[in-house]
Amino acid sequence: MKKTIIKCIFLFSIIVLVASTPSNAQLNINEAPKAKVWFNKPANSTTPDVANVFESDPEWLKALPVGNGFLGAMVFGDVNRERIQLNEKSLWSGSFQDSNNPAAAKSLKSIRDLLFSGRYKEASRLTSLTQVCKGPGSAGKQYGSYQTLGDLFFDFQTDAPYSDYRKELDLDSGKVIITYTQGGIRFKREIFASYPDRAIIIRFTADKRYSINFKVRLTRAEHSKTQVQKDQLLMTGNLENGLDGQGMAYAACLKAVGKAKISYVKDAILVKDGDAVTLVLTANTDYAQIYPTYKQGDPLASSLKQLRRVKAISFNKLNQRHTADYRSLYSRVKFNLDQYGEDTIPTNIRLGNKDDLRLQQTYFQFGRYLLIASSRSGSLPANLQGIWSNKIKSPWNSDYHTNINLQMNYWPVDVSNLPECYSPFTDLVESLVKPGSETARIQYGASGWCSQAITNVWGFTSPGEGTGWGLYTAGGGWLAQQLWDHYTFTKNRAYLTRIYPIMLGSAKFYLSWLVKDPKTGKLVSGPSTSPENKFFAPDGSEGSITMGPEHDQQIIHGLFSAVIQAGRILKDNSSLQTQFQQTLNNLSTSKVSADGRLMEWPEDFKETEPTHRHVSHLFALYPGVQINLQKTPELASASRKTLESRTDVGTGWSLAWKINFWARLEDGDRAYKLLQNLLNPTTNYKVNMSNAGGTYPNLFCGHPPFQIDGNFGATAGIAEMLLQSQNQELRLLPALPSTWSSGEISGLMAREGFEVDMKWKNGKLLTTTIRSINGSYCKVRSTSRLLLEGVKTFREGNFYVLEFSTIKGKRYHLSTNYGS
Ligand code: FUC
Repeated sequence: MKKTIIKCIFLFSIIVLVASTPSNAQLNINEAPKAKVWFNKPANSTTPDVANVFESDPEWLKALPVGNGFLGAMVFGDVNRERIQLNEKSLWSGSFQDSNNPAAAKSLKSIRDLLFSGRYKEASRLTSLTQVCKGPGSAGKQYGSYQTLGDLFFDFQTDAPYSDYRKELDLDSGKVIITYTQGGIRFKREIFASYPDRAIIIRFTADKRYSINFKVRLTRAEHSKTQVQKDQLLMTGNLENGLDGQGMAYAACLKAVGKAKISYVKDAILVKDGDAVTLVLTANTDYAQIYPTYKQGDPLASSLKQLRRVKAISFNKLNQRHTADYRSLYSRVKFNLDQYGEDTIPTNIRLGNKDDLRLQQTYFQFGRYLLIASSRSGSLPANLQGIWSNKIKSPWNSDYHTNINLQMNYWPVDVSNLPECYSPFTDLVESLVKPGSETARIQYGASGWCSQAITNVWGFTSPGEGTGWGLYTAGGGWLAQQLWDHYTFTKNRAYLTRIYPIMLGSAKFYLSWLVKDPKTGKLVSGPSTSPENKFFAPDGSEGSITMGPEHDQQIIHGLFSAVIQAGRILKDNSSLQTQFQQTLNNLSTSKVSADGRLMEWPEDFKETEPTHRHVSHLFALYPGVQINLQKTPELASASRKTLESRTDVGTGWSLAWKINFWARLEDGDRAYKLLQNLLNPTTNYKVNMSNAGGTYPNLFCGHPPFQIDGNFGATAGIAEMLLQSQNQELRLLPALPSTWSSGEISGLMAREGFEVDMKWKNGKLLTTTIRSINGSYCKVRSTSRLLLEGVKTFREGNFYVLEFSTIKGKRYHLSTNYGS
């Protein structure tokens, strides 16, 4: 009897075990539930928050974003009073201005001499007086700000209670869906921003006829007029240009179609007794990326034309076209950390759980979603808030900060297989060449082009108005080499031919800019800063200006290495290439401080804020490639020490950068810790520059306030933990944290053109499939022993290494056993 009971318990346990934790081999990534960001409560429709520049609205951070690169919207999901806040990516106040300071060049030599002789205080003073931009820079009205387009406010003319509420962002279809029951009727709202149809589509349905009743107003806090024109609402206006006249013109058109009584009154549409109703919104501005006018076209005419076309297309067709377009990008990468079964916990609740693997995999896909929504071909790049701003004056004008932020937005593009989303970045950098050549010439008497810490849609390339952050001549060099990095993934020769002149122009600038350090004879950049950090100078002053800050040296090294490689591919044998090589050989190189850290400045200065958010002097570790564990172990360990002393706290983007640093140092658990810190739920909405980074309920990153770079940086970081491809080799699972012991990812991209799928268990790879896009030579490094028929697996220290030639288009299946 006893034996039978034991046998039964044993059998039962096996059945339970099999049912609850099926073996990894049985699971299929394609069968995993689709990722969603969802809530079981609405956000409250707040009134437009236009006053608080540096503070986010907490309710807005419970709304869900949609976007098509041109148009964006935040959907609150409020049941009886819905609010959908709108954006158009090019909607900027301000105008083109000449901010280059002709007095700057004359003082360069004196400042350099002062710095070389250690007279930091005087050098700083002279720099502040002569090296900043002409005029008020980003503090001025002409610089402008990215602004909200306005709002749709819905009144459903009821205060009745509701139940079974759900608001979700379905990452698989790129749609927000809201469902609830009210008065026994099940209601549904579907909202998406269609790239193929250039419109925001809002669909209302109910499971009982004649149940849809609402009034919707199209409004904006200032500079707007909404009127009815036949059977459509038009909102038009001009923003301020920051001088005295009318600035950018914009227009938004709204129309309702469907089975309902529809009428148009003043600034609103009334919908009565509807069965199924679709709202179509189109919007445009007269902005064009054309120096120096930045103006083209009639936004009202374009918006009306788009509306006329879209209103004739059925909702099903619009939905299909959007989903097909969106999925063609999104579905390339699948990621699962052994999380099967339906998701029963709202995403905002998951945020409180430090080891919520489903949240982490959703966060990765959410980052890819945000990129698709905020960066499509033909539009401007994702700004500091992507495309989503509910302000008239956005924090930091929601511009393009180029001492980390804009670059970080584009880190996940290639690894996470969204190369089409890269083109707005390339277009913007290309558009800086003309104004940047003026800055190089007027400000420095230099050739080539340069840009500094900030830019806007008006081609601002001068230094900012403050020296500590605004003087940043490395800006252009970083942007130009990031274009090269994109090339290394795609190997598209036409693209390289396009970007080569941009890279050349930037490198030419640095040829004029670099000077010989009289003590060492080496070439150094300066006067310059290490973004936005300060040090105690030997003369007792607090300074930020030096010659040869480590960050600048690394940027210039990276750019020259890239331009030399590009020149070889394009067979450019000009004398410039020889000069680049000579300059590269003579650049001042990295130093390690007495306490073992990588030196941020040319002398071993103490920083005034030891845990400063920027870690610019580790550029060469990530995204640069000069520092790495294999080839420069001493610099890698100095980088580790630097990161230790900077600590694991920071603003949102700072935490995201540190995920990538630790991934490159192949410390998965530490990278994971930074990811945990970033995923900390935060209730900090006001600006904080030090250590308050975290995540808001809708998974937007908190700098704070909301700033999107941390979302993108962490998405790149998660990919970097799983696959690296710098220095001509694929490093599989380089920084796998112990918590991610089993999982699967497919569709990640590696440099030289490889698409990689991996499946692992207990921290060891089971299988890896490499699809060769270009037929490049492939070298694979892993701590798991992988085999490929006909190829020898070598041991190199702790690693297994395989090298093989590939055939374009062919898949290579590596596994622990031949043939499996
Ligand atoms: C840089 C950072 C700040 C902020 C701003 C937009 O200046 O130092 O933290 O992210 O950009």
